[in-house]
Amino acid sequence: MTVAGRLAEIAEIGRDAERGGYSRHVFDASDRPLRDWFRRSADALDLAVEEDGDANLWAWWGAPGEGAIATGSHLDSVPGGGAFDGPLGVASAFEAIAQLRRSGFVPSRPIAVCAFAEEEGSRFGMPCLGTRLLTGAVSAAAVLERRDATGTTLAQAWRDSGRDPERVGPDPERLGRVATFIELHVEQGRDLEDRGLPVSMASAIIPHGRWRLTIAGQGNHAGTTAMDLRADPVVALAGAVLAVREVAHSRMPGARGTIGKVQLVPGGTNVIASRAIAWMDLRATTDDDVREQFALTVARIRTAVEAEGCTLDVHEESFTPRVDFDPGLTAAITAALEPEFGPVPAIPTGAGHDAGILAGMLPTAMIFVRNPTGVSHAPQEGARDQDCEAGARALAASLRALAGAA
Ligand code: HGY
Ligand code: MN
Ligand code: MN
Repeated sequence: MTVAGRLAEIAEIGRDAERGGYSRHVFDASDRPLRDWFRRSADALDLAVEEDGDANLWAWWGAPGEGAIATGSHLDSVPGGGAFDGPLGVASAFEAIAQLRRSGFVPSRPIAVCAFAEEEGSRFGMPCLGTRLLTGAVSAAAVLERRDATGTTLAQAWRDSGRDPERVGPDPERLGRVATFIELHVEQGRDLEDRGLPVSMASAIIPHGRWRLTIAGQGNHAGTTAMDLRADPVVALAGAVLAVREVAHSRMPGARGTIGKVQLVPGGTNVIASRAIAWMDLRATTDDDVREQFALTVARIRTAVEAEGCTLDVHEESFTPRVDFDPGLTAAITAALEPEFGPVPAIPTGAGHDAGILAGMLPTAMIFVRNPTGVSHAPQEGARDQDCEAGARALAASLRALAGAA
């Protein structure tokens, strides 16, 4: 089997014919087939599978116990996402274990393959939902009443999937078994392509936040309302979009600002909207920079909203502080990769990951695999087969080094 072969096994699950790419969200139609694939992959390697109260999957090589090395990623996607963001890390973990088993390697400590729930936060707006719940970074109470686009609460979605929302929440006993976590992930950029390298380590994840903007105006008739008598939230939203771009581009060099999701209420062609709801994603080098970026951006948005005679409500949905990965662990893995890959660099990323959440609790590192397009969160996301196999070898070398003879 190969990593490419494992990814091919799920290639038809959650395809999005309308947007292209994949739309795989917690407990939607793709969820069960993806979890079944995880279980089949684990069974084929004699790994014992558990699902925790937060819907995270764990496949154990050796009895779950102290000092475990965990590796994995997520199986969900953004709407219209690529094939590699998440699944590459899970498929590579299974392939790395298959290689180690074939070589006769016997780990001196338990190894677990993980698939964490709803890393993208696409359904309930909380990124890294499974790891935030597992670690207590977010409480069950803070999310169980969150609603998806259909108005279904997270608690109801848990029940509809046959799970008990009472089990949602921190799991210190399970987390206490894990001594180290490594996440392999497709690079979401072109750094490795430009350097001509198949793999690298990650040095840091820059901080990022998500806010919901609600701009309220006066709904009215598109044909009978004079232009100077309007309070049109869509016009105000246009100002907000440009403010996000302007601040990230000119006022905060290196920052990133995006409005990628918008809802208009009521959403009629011949109707001036009464409300425009937009989700803003801001990222910058430090936590303080993101907070400054937020303040500058919202001030400009408020000016545009008030100029249009509308009102603005801003709600913070999530904030993820900067993560600098464990230097000792990163160095140990870099050493393990040296024989095959030479001195691999450690590069920062603007993308959040479950590893970023776990890094607050235990030594954590990431391995990136080259993405020739550099595109992610879109169907054009790519990874060459040979680089996917190189990533699995890198992960196997890491696991061998970390879980080798005591
Ligand atoms: O949004 C992110 O950075 C990640 O892909 N969830
Ligand atoms: Mn992603
Ligand atoms: Mn990801």
